[in-house]
Amino acid sequence: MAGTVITFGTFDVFHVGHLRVIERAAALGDRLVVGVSADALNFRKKGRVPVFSEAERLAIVAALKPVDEVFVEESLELKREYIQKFGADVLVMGDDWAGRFDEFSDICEVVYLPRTPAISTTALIEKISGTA
Ligand code: C2G
Repeated sequence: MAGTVITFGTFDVFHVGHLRVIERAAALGDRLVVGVSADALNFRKKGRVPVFSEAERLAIVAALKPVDEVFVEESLELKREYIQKFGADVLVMGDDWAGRFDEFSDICEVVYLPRTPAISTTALIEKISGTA
């Protein structure tokens, strides 16, 4: 399918679950734009400062082969503006967000992909810090 795909995420402590969602999102179009959550947004969302800074997370995501463009997602409330600004035809999110972005189906296709099982940033942090 031709077109621009957009997806969003924190992508902190980058892992294979992040890679898989990015690869599957890219396969739905011919250009992939990724919004990487600002540190302040992440703190508001999860009450935690990311392990890697927004500049580091942005650099990691930007270096991935399937990614054409990255930007900092400053607010969850700006999704409609971001979709329009980047001319996205498809919005992709993992299914932990299922149903949450259906309101944008008036301007693009909204697709939720199954999460990769058994891996998450939180679980990795717990494992590495010995609290798991
Ligand atoms: N993901 C996945 N499988 C995992 C872990 C994450 O498919 N095992 C997906 C999530 O579903 C999401 C993306 O990877 O689509 C990024 O995950 P997070 O970094 O946890 O992103 P999140 O904090 O949910 O931010 O505007 C929306 C938010 O910015 C999303």
